[in-house]
This record gives sequence, structure tokens and C-alpha cells, in this order.
Amino acid sequence: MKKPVSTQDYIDREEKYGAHNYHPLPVILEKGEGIFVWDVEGKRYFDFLSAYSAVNQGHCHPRIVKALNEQASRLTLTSRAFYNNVLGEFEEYVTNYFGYDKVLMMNTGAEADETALKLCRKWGYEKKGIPENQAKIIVCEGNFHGRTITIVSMSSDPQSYGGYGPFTPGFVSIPYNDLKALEHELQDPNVAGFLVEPIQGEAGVYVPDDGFLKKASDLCKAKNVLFMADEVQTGVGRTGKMLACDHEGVRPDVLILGKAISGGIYPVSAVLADDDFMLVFKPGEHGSTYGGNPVACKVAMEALQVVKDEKLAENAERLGKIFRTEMRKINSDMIELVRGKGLLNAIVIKPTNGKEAWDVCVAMKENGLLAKPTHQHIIRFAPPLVINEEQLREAIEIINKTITEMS
Ligand code: IF1
Repeated sequence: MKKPVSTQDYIDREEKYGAHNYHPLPVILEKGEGIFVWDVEGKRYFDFLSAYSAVNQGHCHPRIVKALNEQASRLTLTSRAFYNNVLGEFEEYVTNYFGYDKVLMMNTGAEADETALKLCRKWGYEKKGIPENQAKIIVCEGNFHGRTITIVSMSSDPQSYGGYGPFTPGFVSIPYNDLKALEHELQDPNVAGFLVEPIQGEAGVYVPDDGFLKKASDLCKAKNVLFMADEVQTGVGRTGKMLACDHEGVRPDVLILGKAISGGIYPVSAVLADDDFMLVFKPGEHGSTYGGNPVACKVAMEALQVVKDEKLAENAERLGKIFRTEMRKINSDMIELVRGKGLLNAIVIKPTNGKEAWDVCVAMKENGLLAKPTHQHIIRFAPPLVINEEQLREAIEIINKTITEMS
């Protein structure tokens, strides 16, 4: 195929040579800086997806890029067969940062979730005394934890699990935000853990009732069950606190992080837990070739420090309130509902004049703002947390104008 020149050429090439496992908006991005991205035709957009909350620190943050470059030209990968001089530095840094005894590093969110599930089962057998192969883990309907066979085994979305059986057993599903159902399932002494997203992202930014996380964590504690928070999407400032669990003063037994711990610069994920739990892994029992490599460590350390230095959680908290207030003021029947926390927000779109959430996103793209629909009728808005109020108001104006014109 000849060198692509137009947007359509790029789309055609991916269509021809790539697996068809995504359906992107028709925009070809080639540059990013802070809250903006540019397409191959030179057009600038507000990025209101932030790579699903991986780019909280903004695109190509100079400090994080510098950390990447410096380490990349020195030592990139040793595997864990040998020590390297950076891993320990990061481990000390990140455990202090989040307040846990230990960390285990992986690369993707799914791997971190898998790690937590393995840790939980092993702890269930070795510490809690669950009979062999009987451990159960409670999960929530509408969850999204990634794409592996075990993770899709926990999913209630046919798009995620359909065609991928046979499935991993050992999971029980309860409705999200349902303490009664949790209490009921917790009566089973073979339950080892409860895995939950503090806000369900894929489900369409579904925020549970105030107090849900606290009560769920208390119920787990009373039954000697691990409370495991998947903060892959909600963590690192996104919801207006460092962790979404911080809104309720909840400290998960097992904390799962990914995406923004590296600011979108490198795949880094991590599981944090105290010694009682983490030390169930013995040498050779779990791992990853790239997990904990020096580049990952340096990048993640800088990315986390940027979140603190630039007070990104505080910014998300303040601007999130403005965003939701302004969305609720938009005078259109197309907006059925506005919800979210910090800068993780969504609007529910009522199809109008044959136009759906997808059409709204295409029109917003034309007007210079990128966002992605989920579940047909929901649009998620999650700009990089480095956005300022003036920029946010400009973006709100684009959303307002687009929706008002369509309805
Ligand atoms: C895709 C959604 C977001 C996650 C939570 C683990 C993972 C994710 C809470 C896995 C990943 C992604 C992946 C992305 C779409 C996306 C997503 F719409 F599906 F729900 F963010 F909102 N836990 N979320 O949200 O992390 O292995 O991908 O690093 O294209 O699959 P990963």
C-alpha cells in the first residue's frame, strides 16, 4: 500500500492489516501536548478521553518524557532474574506514596487484576484456611477489569465474554452498589475476596451511593475477606482524590493500579498490599518479564510525583464540580442525566431526531473535542487533569454548542 495521505488512507490501512477489534472515531492523531491532540491534517482537539484515564498528567508531560529518555538510554530491561538499581527505589517510593508494606509490579491493568485474584486465592488457602480449590471471589455486575480469559469469566457483558468459554470458575456476581447482596454472599466461608471498581467506568461512570465502599469494606473486614479495589481507571487523581476510595476513607486490603501511574507514557501497573497478604507469593510463583523494569519504575515515579507537585487531584475535584454544574445547565432534552466524580464524568444521551451518542461524538470531533461513547447512549468525559478552568469552559462551550445544535 502506498504512503497514506488522507484520514481515509490511514483508516483503510488499519482496516486491511489490523485485526478489527476496535471501532475508533474517524480521526488520526499524530501529536499530543497537555490536554490537546492534533490529527494528521493539523487540526487540534481537546482530548476528553485521556486514553481512558491513562493520560491524567497530560500528553507527553516533559518531566515524564525526560525520565523515560534518561533511563531508556541507560538500562531498559534486566528481567527479574537479576536485581536492578531502580526497582527498589520505586518500590520504596510507591509504598510510601500509597501507604502499603509491599508492591508487586506488572504492566497492564488486566495483569494487575489477575495478580490480585491470584494473591487473593492463595491467601484464602494459606491464611484463611479455605479448602483446596474452593475459594470464591465476589465481583460486581457491569464490571470491567480487562480482557483475559479469567477476567472475562467475571464479566456480565456478552461483548466481553461471548465466544470465549469455557470460563474460569470461582466467581460469584452481585449487583453493583448492593450491600444486601454482598452481605448475603459473604456468609459463605469460602469467600476469599471482593473485587470492586470504586466507580464503574465501562458501565458508564456509574457512581455508587455514598457510603457503599465504606460499608462494603467493613462487611468484608468482619468476614475476613479481602477488599480489593480496582483503581486502574479511578486512581491517581482522576476522581478528585488520589484514590476514589479516599472519598470514603476506605483503605483497600489490595489496591490495583494501572494506566495513569505512568501518565500514559509506558505500560505500568501495580498491586499494593500489606505483608500479611503480599508475602503469600514466594519466589517463582508469579511474575512478568517486563514487570518492574527500570524504565517503568523511573517513568511511574516521575508520573506520580507530577500528580502531587501539580496538585492534579485537587484540580480534578474543583473542575469536576464546575463541569457537572455546566452540563446540567445545557438546555437540551438530549441530556438525560449527568453523573461522575472529579474529572471522571458521563452524560446519558436520549436519542433525538435519529441521533445517538456516537453522532454526538462525531459532531464534537468536528467542533474540536474528542470523546467516546459507551453502551450506545453514554458519553464519557475525562480530560487530562492538567486542564485549567478557562480551557474547561472553552470545552464545555463546544459540548454545549454541539448538543444544542443537534437537538
Ligand atoms: C480497552 C472501558 C475504560 C479498567 C479497569 C482494568 C482495566 C481497565 C477498571 C484493564 C481498562 C479500558 C481498556 C480499554 C477500554 C477501557 C475502558 F471502557 F472498557 F471500560 F477505561 F473505561 N480495570 N479499561 O477500566 O486495563 O489491561 O487495558 O491496561 O480498549 O479495552 P488494561
